[in-house]
Amino acid sequence: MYSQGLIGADGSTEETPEFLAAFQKRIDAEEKIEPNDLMPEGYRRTLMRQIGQHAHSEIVGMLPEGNWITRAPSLRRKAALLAKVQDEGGHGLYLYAAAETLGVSREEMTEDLLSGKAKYSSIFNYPTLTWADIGAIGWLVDGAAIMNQIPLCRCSFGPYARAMIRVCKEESFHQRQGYEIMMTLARGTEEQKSMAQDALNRWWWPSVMMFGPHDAESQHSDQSMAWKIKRFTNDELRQKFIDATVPQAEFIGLTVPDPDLKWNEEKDGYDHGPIDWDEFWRVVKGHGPMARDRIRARRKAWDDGAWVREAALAHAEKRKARKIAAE
Ligand code: FAQ
Repeated sequence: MYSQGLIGADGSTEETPEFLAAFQKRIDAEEKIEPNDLMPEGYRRTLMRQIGQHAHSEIVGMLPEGNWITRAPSLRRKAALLAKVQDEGGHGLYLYAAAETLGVSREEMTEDLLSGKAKYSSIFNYPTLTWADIGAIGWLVDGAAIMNQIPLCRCSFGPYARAMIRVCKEESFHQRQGYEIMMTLARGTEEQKSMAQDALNRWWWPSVMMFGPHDAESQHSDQSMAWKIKRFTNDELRQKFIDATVPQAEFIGLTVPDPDLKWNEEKDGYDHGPIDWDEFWRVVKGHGPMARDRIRARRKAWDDGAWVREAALAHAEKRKARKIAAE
């Protein structure tokens, strides 16, 4: 007996209830699923979507900060920023490799990014206007990324979970270098302090939005939680981020731009003001301030690199032919 549409979110599939139940049993027993294991098509597609979009976010995320490497205020800052941006490129590569184990090629994923079919994180559609934005990105954007990615180290899919362990260690360094930039500016001249406050004002809400839509609007969360791809909902992670970050802002004397922010004794967390979901969806749908620039830059990099990919393929073919001839 076959059932259809049981998988939900990422596509209908035809799999026996026995197969699906046996798979769920493995998930519930906290077994890791590996690339060669049998898995429901919906599970595979959900992971290809999420890991692919995560990889794109890392690569596109190099652009706003890369923009400041040549303008870093000292050699120490330049070296740290260079290393950070390079790390993000490395994260993209682990993630593309993890997605490839599910049967999608890097070329296909890139085509989907360039055609607008695949998303990347909304946060990277905002511009970096001053040096303080580099501090705000490290502190808030990497801070939000860590909050989201620590639970992904326990994701049920082995290659994704393992990639996340190293990624989180590196993100932790990124978060500290960002916070240290903000702290230095906040303790500097009046002008430097107001630059830091201005960056916090512009990056706070987009960072809060990074966690995705409200749980009630999140189409994939229920199934991804059941499959233990996600361990916390979007709103749960957003709350953790706000609770961890507000005291950090207070410590360096900056004000979080949310007049409704208030400690709630009962829930042991902050209440926050309304999130501008219209802005979030506008940006997600490709109308963010920097969306066209980001895709244009990725397309140029892909086109400029075509000769390298062609040369590498030709070299591999030649080596293969030589090996066969020698056998
Ligand atoms: N931006 O049903 P849900 C970083 C889409 S890495 C754009 O809740 P899900 C490191 C979502 O894809 C940052 N789109 O979806 C760094 C879906 O559309 P789809 C990236 C968003 O997957 C730092 C629709 O809305 N991190 O920052 C966003 O269950 C500094 C419905 O949403 C990851 O990718 C958004 N913010 O939950 C690099 C982590 N939110 O796909 C450089 C892994 C939602 O059906 C510099 N990903 N959407 O067309 C995840 O944890 C999840 O995918 C969520 C979304 C939580 C992002």
